[in-house]
Amino acid sequence: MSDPSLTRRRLLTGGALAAPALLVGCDRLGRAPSFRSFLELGETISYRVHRLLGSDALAREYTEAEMSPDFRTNGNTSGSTEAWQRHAANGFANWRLSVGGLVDQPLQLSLADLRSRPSRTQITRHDCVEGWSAIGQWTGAPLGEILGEAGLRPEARYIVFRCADTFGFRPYYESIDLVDAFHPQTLLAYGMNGGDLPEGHGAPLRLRVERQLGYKHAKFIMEVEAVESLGDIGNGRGGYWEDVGFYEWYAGI
Ligand SMILES: Nc1nc2c(c(=O)[nH]1)N[C@H]1C(S)=C(S)[C@@H](COP(=O)(O)O)O[C@H]1N2
Ligand SMILES: [Mo]
Repeated sequence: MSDPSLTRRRLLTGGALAAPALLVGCDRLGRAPSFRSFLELGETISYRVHRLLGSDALAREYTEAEMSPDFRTNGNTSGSTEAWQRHAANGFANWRLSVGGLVDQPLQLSLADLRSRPSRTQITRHDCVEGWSAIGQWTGAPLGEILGEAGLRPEARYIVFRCADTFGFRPYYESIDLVDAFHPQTLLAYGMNGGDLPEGHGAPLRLRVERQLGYKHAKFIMEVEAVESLGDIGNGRGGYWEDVGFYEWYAGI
């Protein structure tokens, strides 16, 4: 197997034999105690190995020639709240992203505001837990820049994304830690494959968090919130599928 990502994937999942040895003596790295309440063992290992391998390690990027001719959608393909539907009918002209929680300066950002911030374009592979992958190009504002502008308070430890869609009556939400939040490839993406973000892919704004599986990439984002703990949100496991389907919170690829 010459593909290094496959080797790494084996280390992180099934073939994690070597990992416990790596972890000896590294207790201070993972802020572990509070995670133990909701991270399973394999997930804890994957989380810590990622952090040991380098918190700035980049996900692989691809060339335009490698882009998938067809990038399927998955999960909800539109927002379901009244507010989102009103915004969609109006081309999202009055839509605002709210950035709040444990920040010094809460923000309300229009799409034009987001486009006026530093931007990044990247071609990456999306891996869904259901077993399909697709390579696409994403353009957006690095989340770290926006959080920097809002000014995170010292107590902030996670970033929560609240979405405009529901399954039944349960709103979709997701969360990541600050290492992923400030990773250079983590984007609030408003563009895909050279155009605006299509509705089915999460218009007007979705997350790209390239070192984790598809369900972490929250679509139809309305709110970004900095919090100290995930315990009070949903069922307390940090995301819709984590709460409902017991998916891992740290879905490292
Ligand atoms: N708000 C929201 N975000 C979501 C989902 C969803 O149903 N609602 N589905 C997730 C899953 S499982 C995947 S694989 C990707 C699919 O992204 P795509 O529709 O752009 O392919 O979005 C993720 N983000
Ligand atoms: Mo997925």
